[in-house]
Order: sequence, then C-alpha cells, then structure tokens
Amino acid sequence: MGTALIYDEEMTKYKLLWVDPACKIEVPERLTVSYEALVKNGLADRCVSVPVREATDADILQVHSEEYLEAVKKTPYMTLEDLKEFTLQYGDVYFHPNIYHCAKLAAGAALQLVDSVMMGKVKNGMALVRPPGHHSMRSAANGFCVFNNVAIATRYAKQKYGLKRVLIVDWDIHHGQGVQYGFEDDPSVLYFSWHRYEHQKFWPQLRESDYDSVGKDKGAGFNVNVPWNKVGMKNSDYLSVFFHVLLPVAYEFCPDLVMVCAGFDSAIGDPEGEMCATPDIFAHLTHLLMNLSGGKLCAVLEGGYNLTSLPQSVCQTVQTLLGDPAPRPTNLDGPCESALESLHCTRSAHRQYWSCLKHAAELPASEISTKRIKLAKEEKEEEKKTETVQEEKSVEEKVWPEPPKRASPLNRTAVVLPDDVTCPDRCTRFSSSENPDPVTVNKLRENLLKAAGDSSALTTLCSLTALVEKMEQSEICNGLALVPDVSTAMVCLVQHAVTASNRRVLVVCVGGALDQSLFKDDGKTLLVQFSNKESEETKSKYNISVCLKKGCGDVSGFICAVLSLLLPLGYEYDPSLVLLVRMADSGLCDSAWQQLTGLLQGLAQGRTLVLMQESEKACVGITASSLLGDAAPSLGQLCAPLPEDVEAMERLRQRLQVDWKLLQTTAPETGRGDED
Ligand code: X5A
Ligand code: ZN
Repeated sequence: MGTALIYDEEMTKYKLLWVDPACKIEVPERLTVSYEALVKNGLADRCVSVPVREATDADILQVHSEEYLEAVKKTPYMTLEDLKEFTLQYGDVYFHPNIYHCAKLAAGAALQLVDSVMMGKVKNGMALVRPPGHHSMRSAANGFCVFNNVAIATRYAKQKYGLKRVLIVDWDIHHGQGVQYGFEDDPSVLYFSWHRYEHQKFWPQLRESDYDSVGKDKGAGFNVNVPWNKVGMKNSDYLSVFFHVLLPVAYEFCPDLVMVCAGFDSAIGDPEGEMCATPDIFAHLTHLLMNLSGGKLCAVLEGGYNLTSLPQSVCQTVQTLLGDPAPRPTNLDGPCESALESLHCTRSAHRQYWSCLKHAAELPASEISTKRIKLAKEEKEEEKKTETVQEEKSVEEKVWPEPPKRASPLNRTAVVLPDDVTCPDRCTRFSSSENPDPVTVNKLRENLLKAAGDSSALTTLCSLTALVEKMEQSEICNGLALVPDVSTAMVCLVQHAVTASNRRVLVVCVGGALDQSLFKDDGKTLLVQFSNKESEETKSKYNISVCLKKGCGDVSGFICAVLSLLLPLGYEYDPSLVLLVRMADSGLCDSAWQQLTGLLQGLAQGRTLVLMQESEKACVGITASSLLGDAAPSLGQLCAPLPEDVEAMERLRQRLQVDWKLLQTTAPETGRGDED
C-alpha cells in the first residue's frame, strides 16, 4: 500500500494583487518549488497521484458559518477595490478572484486524502495545497487561510468513517487558533500545536495560545499548546517536545487517524518562524507519528515561506511516508533552557488529564505566570528603545547543508533462520556465501567457548557478522535472526561491530538480562535493558536498566519507557547500528513489540538487526512485517501505568538526565524567575 500525493497546479493560480508586507511571502512558487522538488527527487513518481476535488458547501459548512461562506462566494466577482475592502475585515490575509476556487480545492484535497487513506487505497499521504487552512475560523479568514482544510477534513473523517478519535498534529510555527477553536470542547479530537509565541508578542498574539489553554468542558485535556518563547529553536527542542509531551499523550489517546497541519515555517531559514530546525527533522517527526492509528496519516500543507527549506522539508516528509529510512538525526545537543521551560509548563498543565504525565514536575505556578507578565512588560519597554533598530534589522540569512540524498533500500529485510522455518514474504534469506574467514572464526572461538564446539552455531554467527557488514555497506537495510542463544549471538556481534572505528551500537534488550560485564564502558555501545529484575543502580552512562514491575507485561508502562526513556537515549546516542534482542518469554505483547521495532527504525538509518531466541519462532512474521516498514497495530487506549513503574522511570530519568540532555523535562533551577 502506497502513499498518496495530491497536487493541482490550479492552486498556484492566485496571488497578492496589491502591496501588503504582511502577505507578500505567501506566493504561488511555494507550491511549484515543493512539487518540482518531489519530481526531481523521484518521489512524486513513487506516490499514488490522487486528483483534487472541490469541497462542497455541505463539507465547508461543517466548520464555517453560512454567512461567511456566502460572503466568500461573492469574491470571484469583486473588483480589485472591493477585494481590498473585503480583505480589510480580516487579519493578515488577502483575497483574489480565484482564491475561492482554490480554497474549495484545498479543502477538497484534504477530503480526497482522507478518503484515499480511510478506504485503504493508500496507507498515508500528503496534500500540497494553497491557501493554507489552520488560521481560518468559523466566520473569518485569517493568516493567509480561507477555509480550515484540516478541520473540515477531520469533521468529514469522523462523520463518514465513524472515527472515535482523531489526532491533529500542528507542526507549523504559527498557532492554528482556528483548529483550536473548532475542537476546544471536543474530546474526540486531540489538537497539538507548537508555535512561536514570545510571551504573546508574536502573531496572532493570543492569550489562548499559551500552555494553559488545555481545552474546555468535556474537551479539557484535549488541546495541547507548546508556546516557544524564543526564536532559534533547534532539532533537539522539537524532538524533546515529541518525546516528553506529544508522543506519550498521543499513544495514551490512541487515535484512529492522524492529521498533520504540515507547515514548514518551523524549518530553518523561514522568515516567519526564525527557528533553526533543519529539514531532516521532518523525517523524524513524520516517522515518530507513523505507528499511531495503524499508520493512517494525512499531512496537509500549511505554511512554509523559505523557498529552499520548504521543498527540502516537504521531500523529507514524503520520502518518510513512502517508507524510506530516515537519515541519521543531526545537531542533537539537547534542548535549550527556554524550550525546557515551555516543556515543563505544558507537561504540568496536562498532568491532571494524562496518566503518562502524572509524575510530571509541578509548576511553581505563581512563579512562571508572574514571569510571563513581567517579561511581557520588560520586553515591551525594550521594544520601545530598539524600535528603530528592529526596523532595519533584516532576518539574517541562514545557511545549512542540503540534506544528503536518502537512498531507497533495494534489499530491505534479510533473515537468518533455521532451515525448517519458512522465510517470511518480501524478505530474503541470508547466509554468508563466503566461507567464514579464519580470523573471524578464530575470534569467535576464542571469545565464545559455548559456540566453539557447535559448527552450525558458528555458521550462524558468521552469517550474522556478514549480515552486519552488508548493512553497514547499505546493501541490506535491516535483518532478523533466530538463534539458539541470543546472548552469545549478541555478544559476538557487539564485539565484531565495535572493532570497526566509529561504529556505535545501541543494544536494546527486552525480557531477561544480558550479562552486563561483557559491555565495555567506552561509549561504543549503549545497552538499554527492559526487565523485571531489580538490578543494582545503573552502573554507567552506557549501561542502563529499565526495571518494570511486570517486566514488559504492562503495555502502558512499557510504552512510556520506550517513548520517554529509550527514544531520547537512542536519538542522543545516535547509533550506527541497532541490535534489538528479544529474550525468551519477554512477556511483551505482539503490538507493543511491533511498536518498539517500528520506532527504533528512526535510528541508524533504519539499520536494525533483531535477534530472537529460537523459541520465539511465532514472532518471526510480525517482526519481519515491522522491519519491512508496515505500521504497527495500535495498542488501544492505554490505562494508567503502574505507579511504582512510573516512579522508577522518573527516578531513572532524573539520574540519567545529567549525562543525556534529551531526557531533561525541566529547566535548571538556577536563574529562573527569582532575580528579584
Ligand atoms: C499558514 C500560515 C501565517 C500567517 C502569518 C501572518 N500563516 N503574519 O503560516
Ligand atoms: Zn505558519
């Protein structure tokens, strides 16, 4: 099942017809450069091209008022003067004789995308549209937006397909206030937005864009705002918010469908956002959402005004939707202090609504809110002084490297299996064709007494080391092996792998403990084990035990640990290879195992080798499917994790955050708000 791409040149056929500095960045080229980049990179051809349609009046009226629709309907017949005047009643938007037509196509494109995904014609997709949608409100155009494309598509999806829960992820750098207003009291739609805010100084300057707007009435807890109070946010800041806010809440919510307000003004170089996240981050943001709702994801373009970072970011998103491994994450040097403050505020504002956040640090509420007011005041004065300077200050040109070309792996998944186990569909059986070279054999013999006697075990080990080499050379993307003794195989592979320079191996072990003495503390390996064995204090930065009361048996606790411990650790460590080890009787249910396997493929360019104990035969099929990029089945709505697990994880996070910055969820105490 493929990826839909929806685009129609017609949506480039309107533009600003007068002078308006606030609107001049919203140009037709935004769409043409994005589409051309997809063509040039061979991505458009790999997508299923789905035609647009016009949204009907009935579709639009699900979100907008009749008066507003009727007013917009008249714009194609207006003179230039009338259009200008009509425009004046709204904020930061312009009309054109053809914009009503385009707005119907933009909303209709989102509806076509929902239909393609929900009818199973494709697994996911992206719609490249103009005008964008997330600022438009029930009776008002706003912020370049005429109809609220994603809100209309969300209502439609719920109604036509009877969806119980829809998640809207708004990674555009502006607050989609139109979407917030549309679903504020609706617990069936979870709206998440991060946005440039600067203590309410940044457009649209709304009080209700702050972290404490959590939703109303029954919808309380289902509106999640992360305000950025500084510009220059980077990859680490974005990922931290995904790991510590969005993903835990999203998994607990368990959506039937994920809609993305995919604005790329949150990328580096954008004149509106002024942020510093590089285009490759969108590969990861996309990947991290692709195992929710069984992979059903619809991305709809919103903003994005830098004509270089916009097409690069669009390509990263679409290539990830197509299933190509994400590039190694870049620039993960930890979140900045301001991002941590925002993270802390949002987490504490939501701790009463989400069990995954129950342990979040409480907000010294008075402190932060006073700070907000104080800062706003101070900054206003500052502004007065520097007004003239501000005027002249043009946004400094940013430069960043073009994201390297991402290869689509020819051989995705190789398996090393005993002869009596059939090779799963779409996989290739792998065995080392060459005779194991004597050096390798000797090393194996020396190191692994257990295996030394058994020649078939030795052959398997040789195949595995050969497979790792092929993965390193990108001839094979990932692999799966059933072995008689996972510990031996794992140790053998680690020893082999780390002999190569700059190889870093993340070893993730579920169920049962590996002998930790076999791991050196030199940073060439990072071992993260999940088990129910109360182990002594974690020995080092690179040897981490996550102890859960029921081992991996409690799905909620396990998935919390994966999202807010393992992923941050894995991303910050940035391995070149992931070894995922499944011991016998791990207690892990299939869907949680598939989630883990799927999520880990965001690391090491998807180079994951799964080792399973021979007794785990029954899991070969589902594991292979996950390695092939099939979305994991959803876990269902999660109940609260065991309190003792939550506490243990929190203690572990506290202890490790000194060494691993992506584990931080609060700003350092010093220098916060108590200057006077
Ligand atoms: C969709 C979008 C931005 C409007 C900015 C107005 N709108 N200053 O990014
Ligand atoms: Zn925007």
